[in-house]
Amino acid sequence: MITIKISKFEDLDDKIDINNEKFRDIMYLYSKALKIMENKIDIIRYDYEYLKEHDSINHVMSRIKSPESILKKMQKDNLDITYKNMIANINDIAGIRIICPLKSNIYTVINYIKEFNDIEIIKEKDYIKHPKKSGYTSYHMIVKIPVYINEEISNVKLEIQIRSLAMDFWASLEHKIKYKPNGELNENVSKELVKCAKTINRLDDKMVRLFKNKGA
Ligand code: 0O2
Repeated sequence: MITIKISKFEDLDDKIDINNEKFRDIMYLYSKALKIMENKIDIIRYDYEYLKEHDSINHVMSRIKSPESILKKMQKDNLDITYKNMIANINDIAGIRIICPLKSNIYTVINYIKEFNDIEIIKEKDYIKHPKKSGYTSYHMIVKIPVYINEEISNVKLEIQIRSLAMDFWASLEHKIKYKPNGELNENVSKELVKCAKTINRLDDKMVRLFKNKGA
């Protein structure tokens, strides 16, 4: 479904030209959506500060996917390279990653996000309860948020990844190992990475228990 409503984007069936103003304008919409989401996360943190509660968010990272990565993903998915297909099928053009101190903070943050009534949840993937074959764990949400430009509303998709510091430690290093130049990931390394993910998960659980018992 096409969600962009700005009049000059009426024709979205045409082929993507990443040097075109239309492409830049659409990317601007995604970056504006990202800014709005970052503000919402700031508000969550502001609440914690006011309530003098332990902050469930350690830090936040966000990025806009590069034009080259967008095109690569569309080619991989055998999509015609049109604006319409990009908007409908590429869910992570705008991505935000929320890093929580502990595993137990993740679901608190998810519930907070669900309380914003202008955020529409499109898809949720719980790779914490169901880790990927690689060992990867995180909670993924695809959401739509309204972006106002020229008195028009566009509902823009964002990917939100929520993970603990321990999960982020594993994912960042695994990504480096996987994509290192000339690095073919052999089966043994893959198995070791799965073992590391399990060890890190146990540590995460242990830290949650220690944190709960800190006053005891
Ligand atoms: P980058 O550079 O992080 O953006 P979707 O179409 O989105 O519903 P898809 O594409 O299969 O389905 O998404 P998935 O697997 O739910 O999530 C993709 C993103 O999750 C990746 O983005 C990574 O950020 C992260 N991810 C998924 N699996 C792994 C993994 O095994 N290891 C690590 N380190 N990260 C993973 P990109 O586009 O690959 O990269």
